Amino acid sequence: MTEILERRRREKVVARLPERVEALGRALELVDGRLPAEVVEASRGVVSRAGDRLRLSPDHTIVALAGATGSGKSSLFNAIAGLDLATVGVRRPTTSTALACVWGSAGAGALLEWLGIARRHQVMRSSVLEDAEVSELQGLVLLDLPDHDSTASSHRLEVQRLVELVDLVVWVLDPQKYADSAMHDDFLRPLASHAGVMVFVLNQADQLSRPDVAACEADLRALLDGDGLGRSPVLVTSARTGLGLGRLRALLAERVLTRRSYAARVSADLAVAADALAEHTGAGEVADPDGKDVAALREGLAQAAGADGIAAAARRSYAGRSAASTGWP
Ligand SMILES: Nc1nc2c(ncn2[C@@H]2O[C@H](COP(=O)(O)OP(=O)(O)OP(=O)(O)O)[C@@H](O)[C@H]2O)c(=O)[nH]1
Ligand SMILES: [Mg+2]
Repeated sequence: MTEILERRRREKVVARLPERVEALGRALELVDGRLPAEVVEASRGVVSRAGDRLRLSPDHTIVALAGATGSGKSSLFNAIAGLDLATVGVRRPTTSTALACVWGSAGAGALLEWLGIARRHQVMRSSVLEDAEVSELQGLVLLDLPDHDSTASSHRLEVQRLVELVDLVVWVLDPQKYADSAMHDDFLRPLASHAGVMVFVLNQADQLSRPDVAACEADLRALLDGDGLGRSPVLVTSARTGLGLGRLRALLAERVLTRRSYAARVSADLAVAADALAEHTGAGEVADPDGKDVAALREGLAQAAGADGIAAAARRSYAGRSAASTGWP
């Protein structure tokens, strides 16, 4: 029963997304030239990306494996694909261009073009082998990314570009670097509103004793809590021994089956953009003598934020509108 209600709720959120994108677009017209250009530009990017994603295949779920060099992204990518596709290397960093593996190619072409993945970097999993594992992941577009904090700036740019577009990010961490403060402060904490579309994997568990795995996992969970990401799943894996790969695969299969990640991603992006604009509006930067623009702006931003994404700053400026805590996604 709760599953049915949950599905209905999701369908409602999905149905409202196009009008929320439009509402943010209208709000942007009202603030253009009146708010800092970078705030307006960032929101314009959200309108454009959200509009694109809603037009592209809802039957595919784009998942990126992200993380530091050597954490094991390419190894996990190969293990999930069941094929040796990505180069796993000793020399660091190894992966320089994103590689895509697609389960179920029908309708995926436009999506891959939008992601900017060249044909030679695409593998159609369903055309390689037909088996039970293929059908379980039907609809998955899995990306193996370069290292996010690379010494090579081209790697960093590629990761930034793709992390903005994908539906779900799987952060692959290793026992040596999972607590890296630069990653938590610079990358993860600012993404707290996207907790519903992020998953954390503590890989290379075979390098640790059992008690150390448990301690490491608990420590990582505490750090993520501190980042505001306590609700993101944490899995423990070893690409070498296969530990935890069944769980990771099951999690991906569930996300693909319910098709919830793309909508959750778009929803979170809209809420963040609306909040950012509302924060500036709340500071009185778009005061209008007759108050008409301000009222229209507030209404547009409230609509764009949706019932699920109203943060403190936005709440203040929506004057009296109450935040519904839906726990979406
Ligand atoms: N012991 C152990 N080694 C692993 C595991 N996963 C990956 N490795 C090894 O770690 C090294 C780096 O693995 P990659 O999969 O290339 O790492 P990556 O995250 O793709 O690295 P970049 O492409 O440089 O960003 C390789 O030597 C792998 O064999 C694991 O679970 N356990
Ligand atoms: Mg790699």
